[in-house]
Amino acid sequence: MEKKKNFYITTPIYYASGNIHIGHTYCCVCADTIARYKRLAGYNVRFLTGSDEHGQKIQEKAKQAGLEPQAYVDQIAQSFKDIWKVLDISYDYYVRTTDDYHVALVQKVFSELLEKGDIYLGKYTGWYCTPDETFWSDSQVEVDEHGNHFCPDCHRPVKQDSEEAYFLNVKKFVPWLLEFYEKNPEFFAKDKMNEMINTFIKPGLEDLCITRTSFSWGVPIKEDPKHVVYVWIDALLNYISSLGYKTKDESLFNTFWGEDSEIIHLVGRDITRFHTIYWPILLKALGIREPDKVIVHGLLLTKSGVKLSKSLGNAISPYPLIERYSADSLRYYIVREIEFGTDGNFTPTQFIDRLNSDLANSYGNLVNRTLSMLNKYFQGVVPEFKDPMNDFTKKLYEEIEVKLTQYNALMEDFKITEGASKAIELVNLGNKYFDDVAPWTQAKNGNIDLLKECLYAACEIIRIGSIILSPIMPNKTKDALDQENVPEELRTLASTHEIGKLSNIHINELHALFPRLKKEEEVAYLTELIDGPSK
Ligand code: ME8
Repeated sequence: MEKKKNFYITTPIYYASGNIHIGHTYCCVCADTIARYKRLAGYNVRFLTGSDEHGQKIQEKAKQAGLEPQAYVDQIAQSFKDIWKVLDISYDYYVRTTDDYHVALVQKVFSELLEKGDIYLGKYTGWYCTPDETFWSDSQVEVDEHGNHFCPDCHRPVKQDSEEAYFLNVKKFVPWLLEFYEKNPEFFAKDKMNEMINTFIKPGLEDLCITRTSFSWGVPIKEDPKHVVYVWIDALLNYISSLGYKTKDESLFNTFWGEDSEIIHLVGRDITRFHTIYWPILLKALGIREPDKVIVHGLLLTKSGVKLSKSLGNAISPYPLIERYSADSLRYYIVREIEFGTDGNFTPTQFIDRLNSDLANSYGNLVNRTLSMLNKYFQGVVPEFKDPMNDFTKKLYEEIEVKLTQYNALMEDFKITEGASKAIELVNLGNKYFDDVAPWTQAKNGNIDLLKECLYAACEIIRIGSIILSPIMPNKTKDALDQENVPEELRTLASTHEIGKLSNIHINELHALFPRLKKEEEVAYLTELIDGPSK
């Protein structure tokens, strides 16, 4: 298939109803890794994140905080932007559902679909879960032995509600949706597709209630302003409102939602239904193209298997982790340790082991020992590149190419956990080579040519390893490339195939990239951070 030159990746827009926790961090770090990789690979990338700022829950939270809803969400949106800055999330645009252009689009879309008959006025009776802002039908809610009703998703109590409301005529599009799935088996993961079909579509999809009258913090519709559009239709439209869809300047929309764009939505499995059922239907109703893929990632759970979540109050803040271990260490852990696509736990032992094995002992160690030896034996100058004299060095360069090919294929396929693993395997080729050649012995025995060959090769591995790890750890890899004093033109993905251009570079002053962590001490610290002080 011909590769498209534009690439559009989005995260969910998070509810502006509390502080960011490590779960949101997870999604943004994964999306950022993909966006950075695509930029490195030469695509024209747009990376979108933002906040979902309407709804009853937010209105209530603002009241509790003694603030107007707008002032409340302003504060929260700022706190989201702050954490993304600390974590180096390289989004190109931050969308807020209270932004004027967004509100205007929601109103326009509503009017257009009302006129077409795809939206109609009806009456909604159902079970409402306020924390999740979702209505559930009788067949969907959980009922306990006392007849109490609970949300099937978050298991909290739901209340019965009935009100006049507008609906999106979803039923009409079901045959189309099934055909779309069949024609686009790559649209989202097969197991999730089966789950959507069996759980939601086959039992009979209800039309989607899209307005409320019992609260006001939403987008008022022009035709009937006591109704506000809230949550899903409002939120989903962020992906195109922020591209200027239906405004005077649609150039971004034409580029990133045009046929020459690969469109990827990254979402947690909790919101699969909205992105794989309602969103395609809404786009179909509007007559515009569908995204290429919805990548559904797993959730971070507590030890007892419960989702970490703002509203459940069990969330871990990323700040203490970043302060103690660096943003890049947290980023690396997230991408490498938690298998992309499946649920995971944040476990102190795994966290420290991963940082020590891959970052301190492998990557950091290779940088440190190679550059220290350059200082010791060659006054900090990279030796002249020569065609390798030894077969084991020739083999090393061949193995680098193999790993690079594997890494690129995995990253192109959004398999970032395996991509990260390949990148560290490449770095480990360097460590193994170093141990096999034992340059310190070669120096002692006066084998200067082999010493040069070995240190030159290690410099290449540091350079190439740093480039391919840069989407995951933008800061530490820049630091390594700066210490080695690698020129800008040799920091590109294309340049990873160009061996031999580092001759005679004067390296810069050295410092350790990653400290080796004392396991017991750090595990105790993290355990207390997560569980609170032991009694
Ligand atoms: O659902 N582990 O917002 P939200 C991993 N506003 N990821 C997690 C997580 C966890 N424990 N908890 C949250 C909403 N996430 C809507 C989205 S989009 C048009 C509207 C991540 O604040 C994950 O990506 O509840 C999940 O899908 C998203 O945050 C939900 O964020």
